[in-house]
Amino acid sequence: MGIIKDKFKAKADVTGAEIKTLLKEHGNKKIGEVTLSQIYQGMRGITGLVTETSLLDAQEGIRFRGYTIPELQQKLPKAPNGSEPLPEGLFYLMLVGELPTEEDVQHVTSVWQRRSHVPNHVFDTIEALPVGTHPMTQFVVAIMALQTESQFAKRYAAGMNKKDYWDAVFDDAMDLIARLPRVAAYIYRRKYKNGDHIQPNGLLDWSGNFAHMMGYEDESFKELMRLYMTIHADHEGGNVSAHSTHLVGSALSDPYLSFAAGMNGLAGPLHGLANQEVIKWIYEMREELGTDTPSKTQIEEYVKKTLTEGKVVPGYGHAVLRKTDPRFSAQMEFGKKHMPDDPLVQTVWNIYDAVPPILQSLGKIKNPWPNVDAHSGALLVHYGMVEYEFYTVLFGVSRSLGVLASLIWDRALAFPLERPKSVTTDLVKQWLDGKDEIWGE
Ligand code: NMX
Ligand code: MLT
Repeated sequence: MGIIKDKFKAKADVTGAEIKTLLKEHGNKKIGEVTLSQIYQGMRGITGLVTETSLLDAQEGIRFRGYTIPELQQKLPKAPNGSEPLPEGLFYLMLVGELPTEEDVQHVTSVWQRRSHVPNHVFDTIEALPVGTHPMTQFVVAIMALQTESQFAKRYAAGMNKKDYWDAVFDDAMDLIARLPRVAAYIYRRKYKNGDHIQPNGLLDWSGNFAHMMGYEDESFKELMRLYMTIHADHEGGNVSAHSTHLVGSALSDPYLSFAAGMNGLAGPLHGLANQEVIKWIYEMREELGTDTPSKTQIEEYVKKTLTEGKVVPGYGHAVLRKTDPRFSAQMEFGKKHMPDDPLVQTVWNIYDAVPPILQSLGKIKNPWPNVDAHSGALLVHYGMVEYEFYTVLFGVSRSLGVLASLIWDRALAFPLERPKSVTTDLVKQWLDGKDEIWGE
């Protein structure tokens, strides 16, 4: 086995044994109660999943294996002369549960370089779609085309012992992560750069090479990609992309099928597509107001108009967070360091001043603060990446790190088929009439 695989297996065996004991001794303990409102309202606040890679706190935001984003920026290895973490290190941390050394990170980089070959039929499949097809659709179609390469599917068909599922998922996850930047860059260059493709540079790290293949050689854009790929990677297990990947994987659908399901969820405007919606919304505001530098008062009026039209203000609010998303703050810091005078970035900061009090005044929005998507687009536009329909693909490439690390854990811990119980409103009415036994087992 490879070095990381060995380390992972040793950790997973220990955790698996701990869970066994824990369930034997405490399996019947109650961890909470479920109200009727919760089952009608998106299961908000119901703890129903175990995800080892990261944990979200409503007040302080995401921690990856216990580390906040500023801590990762300090502790994870960087590219030569760089100051942002290499996402290879975050993947190692999420998978193995320990901070990596420089050597561990170089090892992940070289494994992904070795495994990054994308077969021609994947490019042919992308080419079969009209060039105007939304990049997220092209991305999901390409992931499905890559499924021909699944080791898990082949080994399962040949009759794999269930003890080996994790091993095949591990290999598929590494292959898929290694291939995604090439696929995503291909879609970008196909749709926006007349199909003028750029070959990979095998000397670069995963994010640096991704930037290079998309056509961005500026060193500070590469740093942005390293930060971007790090902060979008994981957000505990209940978000739509992570939960979909986990759910579909629980049917023993292979990592390609499972990840494609997650990406279909990420493509929704209340989830990952919000990053394109933010820039689209700002462009529409600038167009309508006839200025590239709207004042705070003009922004406030535009926000009120958006709400009156029955639309959401993209980039604001969250199902769990109740404070400014630390991923927003990390990007704001990047903006202050690299482009403090950029008018679009400054507009994002003025929106941050204007929006929360208005959303708060409505009295129904649980979190008036910005999420990760409120900031990301403006940084990309600064470097010339103005094609906002592509932004969710960047989010997706990053999200592969968290959801696929989790999928490896799911199989190593032998998590079963996920199948919660549902009820009908008729049944709820019978319960309200006194038939307590209807909830059954
Ligand atoms: N603008 C306008 N209305 C909002 C917003 C917003 N940004 N956020 C929440 N609301 C509304 C929400 O639609 C609901 O209205 P109603 O009762 O009429 O159905 C009400 O406020 C209560 O919603 P919450 O309980 O505060 O939020 P919920 O947990 O249901 O939804 C989001 C969370 C993220 C879906 C929601 O805040 C939203 O739609 N935000 C805008 C889209 C966005 O930025 N999504 C990206 C999330 C991060 N990501 O990358 O995935
Ligand atoms: C995410 O990164 O997945 C989003 O913030 C949505 C969520 O956590 O629900």
